[in-house]
Amino acid sequence: MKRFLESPYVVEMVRNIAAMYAHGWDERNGGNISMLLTEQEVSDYVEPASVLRTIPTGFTEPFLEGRYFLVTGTGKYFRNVPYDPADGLGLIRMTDAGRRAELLWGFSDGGRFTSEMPAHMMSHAARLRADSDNRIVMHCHPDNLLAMTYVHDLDERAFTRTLWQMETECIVVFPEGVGVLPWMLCGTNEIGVATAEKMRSRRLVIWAQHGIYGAGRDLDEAFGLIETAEKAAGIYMKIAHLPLRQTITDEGLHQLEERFGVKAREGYLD
Ligand code: 2HA
Ligand code: ZN
Repeated sequence: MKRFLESPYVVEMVRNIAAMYAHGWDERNGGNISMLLTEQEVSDYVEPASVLRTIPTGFTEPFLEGRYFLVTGTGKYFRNVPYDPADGLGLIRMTDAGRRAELLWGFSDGGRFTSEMPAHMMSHAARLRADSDNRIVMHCHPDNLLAMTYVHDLDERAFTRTLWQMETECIVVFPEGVGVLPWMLCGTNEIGVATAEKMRSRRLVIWAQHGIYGAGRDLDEAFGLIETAEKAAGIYMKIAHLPLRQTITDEGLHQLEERFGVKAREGYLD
């Protein structure tokens, strides 16, 4: 049997964790990632019947029954994960209608999955219903997006339109817009349900004064969505206090729709 530590799943996860830390998105133990894997993918590396231990989740999500996830661990510093991936990451299988997770590899110090498990797993279920190829849910704390939630209207249409106007790429990368949640207590089932509800029709959800969730078919997609939104938020924070002379017009945004074959979220453009 091959070593899971050397699998492309762990290697790619670690590479992205290092890049997220380098961007300053994951101070201390901030941020978490979950990656959906198939039994076929994991069975080259672990024996599916060899369960190390079972960890209760505190929620129910029958849609994920029997599915495998590589997830970051609670309290783990992204800065340190590359030096000991088997400590910072765990491979789990959801069981008992999502009420428990069976650990197959990792969390070697006896730890458990991220405190944001409800938001991750409920978002996976929501995204999989919208796109059966979705595999990644990623959460982090990028400076400019956080800053923007202190000074910008949290209305989703207004927030999305501002991001689209801050960089030509934005409407092409996330034409469905961003979801925005007001400040809520993190780590709870309530914020998980609210995040998943937004994820039904979007891949980006902002948690005001906290951070952002991105979803995608692979790590590049989730990372690229967050990277693009954060870039746009950075432009906004550079210009918001200056007199605005011009911006990208709705006419320009319509031209981008046509040129790149994307459709802006219904009602978001005039
Ligand atoms: O895991 O980011 O939202 C630390 C967090 C909680
Ligand atoms: Zn967080």
